[in-house]
Amino acid sequence: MTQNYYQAELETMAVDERKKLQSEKIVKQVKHVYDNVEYYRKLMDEKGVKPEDIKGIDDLYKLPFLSKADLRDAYPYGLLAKPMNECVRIHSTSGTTGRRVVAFYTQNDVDLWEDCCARAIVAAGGTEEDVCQVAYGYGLFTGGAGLHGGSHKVGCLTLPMSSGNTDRQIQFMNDLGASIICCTPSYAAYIGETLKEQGYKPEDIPLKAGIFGAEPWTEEMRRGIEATLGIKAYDIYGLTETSGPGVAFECCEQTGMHVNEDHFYPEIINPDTGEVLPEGEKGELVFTALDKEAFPLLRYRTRDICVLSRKKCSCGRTLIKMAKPMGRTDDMLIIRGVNVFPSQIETVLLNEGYQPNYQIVVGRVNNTDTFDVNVEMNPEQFTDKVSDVLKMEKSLAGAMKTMLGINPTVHLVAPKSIARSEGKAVRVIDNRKLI
Ligand code: DLL
Repeated sequence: MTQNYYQAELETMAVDERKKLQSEKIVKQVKHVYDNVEYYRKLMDEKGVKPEDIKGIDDLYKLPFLSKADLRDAYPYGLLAKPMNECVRIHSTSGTTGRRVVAFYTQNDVDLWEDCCARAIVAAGGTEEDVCQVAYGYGLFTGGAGLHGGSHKVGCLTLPMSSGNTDRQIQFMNDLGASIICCTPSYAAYIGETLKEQGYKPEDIPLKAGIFGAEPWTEEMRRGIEATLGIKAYDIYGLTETSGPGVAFECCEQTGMHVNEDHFYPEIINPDTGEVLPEGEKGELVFTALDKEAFPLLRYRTRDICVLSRKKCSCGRTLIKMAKPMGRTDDMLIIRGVNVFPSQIETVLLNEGYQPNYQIVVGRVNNTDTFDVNVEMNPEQFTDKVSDVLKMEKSLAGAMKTMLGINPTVHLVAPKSIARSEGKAVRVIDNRKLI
């Protein structure tokens, strides 16, 4: 199979040549951050590291880490490295109060991010002949905007569908002959099920490829989606903090995702000690943005557990590969593509006059995540009048939707009916068994 690249030179360059490029970039980037981001300058000063100590990419380990807690401390402008009048965009993660991450972009940042997404689309076989249906959410979430920009760069006819309204997705897909679809894997599976129910066979569907990410998914799920839609399904990874999707993408080998390491330098660390681990060992994935101007995070701890591999790839790309993330070091759940922390549920309960006695139950039915929250009523709230309980459940679900951006099904239960734990409370029951 002939290989297509979006930026052949950068994607296939010799590893030591790329290392030289990364070294040049990191020296400049550290200076940019030190000069413009007081928050990080303080961290470097505390560690006794000066920009001059970073002479190349091998010195990266000397720099302090950044974590979500730093982003929270510095919210909203504390990590901004460019004047506001040079920024043209923000994006943000789901979730409110304290947990929200706001990322800023200059025009150049948007440009490089879109290049990364374009690499993913071309690796999935995309060309200017394709019709690319972008069914990730548009708006603050990075999925829609990232793949939309990438699709434009490749020259595909771009269908900016956003997520939801499945009947309309199917109608546009068929009427316009969409050949590539970009969405979360769970939404792809749902679209597949719906098409099947409507009597479509894989060969009736115009799609040839899908680019799916933003949440964990298994090889079994890949095979299921490929069979129902009659496509090749490619993984794509990224996070708001590093721009969004396109930090890493899969090629035709489908054996892990090539990291766009000329822009995002990856490290694997021991999450307990911070020590950098050798290639092939499992640990926490850390990224350093080598080119980002407005929001240039250095050594950002993603909390994703992962393995990197330099094994030669048959596609010809020399970009290092990351395995599918194998879990997280924190308690973040991804439900229907939305990041959810149990502490957010706790905040809502306390705000609404409940005690934090609750349990989150996540499952998967027809390839869609189910999201139930069992909450104890206080003795003084307790009632067995069904209409009152329904009203309270609806109001609490509304408050959670406002906080999280997705709708849970709330079940109010009798006081003291959720099992107390003698150790760590079991707040989450995840029945999806994704990893
Ligand atoms: O999910 C960006 C994105 C959009 C990626 C569209 C791919 C496609 P956040 O909402 O900030 O950004 O969530 C980032 O999602 O740290 C991982 O835990 C998880 N994640 C992202 N992609 C994958 C993937 C977007 N392919 C968090 N497999 C990350 C597993 C993924 N987990």
